[in-house]
Amino acid sequence: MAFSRQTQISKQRCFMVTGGAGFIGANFVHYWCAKYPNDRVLVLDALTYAGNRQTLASLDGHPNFRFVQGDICDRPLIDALLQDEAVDTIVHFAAESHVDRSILGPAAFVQTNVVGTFTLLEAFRQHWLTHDRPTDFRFHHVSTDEVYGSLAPDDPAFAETTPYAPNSPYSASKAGSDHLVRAYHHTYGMPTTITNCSNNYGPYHFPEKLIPLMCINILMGKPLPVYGDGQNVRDWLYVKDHCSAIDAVLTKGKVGETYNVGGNNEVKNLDLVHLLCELMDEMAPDLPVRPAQELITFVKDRPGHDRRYAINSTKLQTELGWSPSVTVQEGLRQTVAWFLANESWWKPLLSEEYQAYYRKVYA
Ligand code: NAD
Ligand code: TDX
Repeated sequence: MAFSRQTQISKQRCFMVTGGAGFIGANFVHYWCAKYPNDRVLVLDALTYAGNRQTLASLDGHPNFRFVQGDICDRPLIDALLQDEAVDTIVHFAAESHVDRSILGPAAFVQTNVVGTFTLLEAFRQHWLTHDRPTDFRFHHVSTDEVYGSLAPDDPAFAETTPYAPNSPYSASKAGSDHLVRAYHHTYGMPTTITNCSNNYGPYHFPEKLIPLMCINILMGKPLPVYGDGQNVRDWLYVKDHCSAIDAVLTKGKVGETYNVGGNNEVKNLDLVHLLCELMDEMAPDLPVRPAQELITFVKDRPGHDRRYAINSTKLQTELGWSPSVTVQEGLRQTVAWFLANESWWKPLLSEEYQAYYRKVYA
C-alpha cells in the first residue's frame, strides 16, 4: 500500500518512547507532545543514573502522556505494554550512552544496547504479527555516527554506505543493535527505520558529557578537563534539530532505510571549550574564575579516542526535506542560557555517586 504514514492514520497513534527520561528522549517527548497533542506517548525508562523523572514532570497532567519505569530487557513488561496501550510505533532511545563509562564497565552496554534492543525487537515482532503485519506500524531505532569509526582530517564525512568500524565498547554495542534492527527488516519484513546522528547538545544534557560538564565546571570554578591535545573533532547538532529529523523519518521515511543526521558543524574540542568560556564570560553575572579559559586543563587522553567524526546528511535533506534550524553559535548560546537558568535541574545530579564516577575518570 502506498499510503504515507501522514495520511494513513486516522486513529490515535500510540508511541512507546524508550529512554524518554534521558537527554534526547526527553527532548523528543516534549517536542512530540507539543506538536502532536492527540498522539498517545508512553515513556518506558528504567531511570538509570542518566534518567531523570523531573525532566518530564511538566507533562504529568497531559491526558495522552504516561510514564512507566521499567527495563527494555523485561520482555513480559514490554509485551503487556504493547498490548494494553495498542502501541503502533516504538521510538527507541534507551541505551547506555557514555563512551567513558563503556570503557570503565562495558557489560551494561552489551546488556541494554544489544540484549535490550533484541528484546524490544522480538516483542514488537510478535505484536506486529498478532495484528497481521500492519504497514503503519514502525520500529524506529536511534543510533549514532560513532558506529562508523574515526576519520582522518581529509576523509569525506560518514555516509549511510560507510562501512561500520566501531572503536569503543559503546559504539560496538550500538553497532550490534543497528545490525539487529536491519536484520529484522531484511528477514522478517518488519517496518523499521534507523537514524545515525552526530553529537547532540542542548537542554537536559547529563553533566558527564563534554558541553554540560564544561558549562557546570565554569559555573563552579572547577578545572575544565580537555582530553589529549584537544584537537579531536566532533560534529555538533542542537538536540531539537535531532527531534525534527526523527519526526521527518517517522512521517516521511522509507521502511528499511537508514538516515544520517548531522548539522555540518565540525568543531575541535579545544575551540568548543574556548567558545563556551567566552559565552560564560559574557552571559554569567558572577563567575568564580574570570576569564573562564584560565580553568582549561589538559588531562590524560581517553583510551581509543576517536579523532574525528563528521556526518553527511544529504540523504535526509534531499529525500525528506529536513534541515537543521539552528547554527552551532546560536545553539551554544541557547544552551549556556539554559544551564544558567536551570541550576535546580543540574545541581541535584552532582550526587556522591556522580562524584565517585568523576574521580575515577579524571583521577
Ligand atoms: P542518555 O544516557 O541521556 O539517556 C538514556 C536513557 O535511557 C536514560 O533515561 C536511561 O534511564 C534509559 N535507560 C538506560 N538503560 C535502560 C534500560 N535497560 N531500560 C530502559 N531504559 C533505560 O542518552 P542520550 O544521550 O539521550 O541518547 C539517547 C539515544 O541516542 C541513545 O541510543 C544514544 O546512543 C543515541 N545518540 C546519542 C547522541 C548524543 O550525542 N547524546 C548522539 C547520537 C545518538
Ligand atoms: O571531560 C571531557 N573532556 C573531553 O575532552 C569529556 C567528557 C569529553 N571530552 C572530549 C571527548 C570527545 O572527543 O569531548 C568530545 C565529546 O565527548 P562526549 O561528550 O563524551 O561525547 P562523545 O564521546 O563524542 O559521544 C557523544 O556523541 C555520540 C555521546 O555521548 C554519544 O552517546 C553519541 O553517540
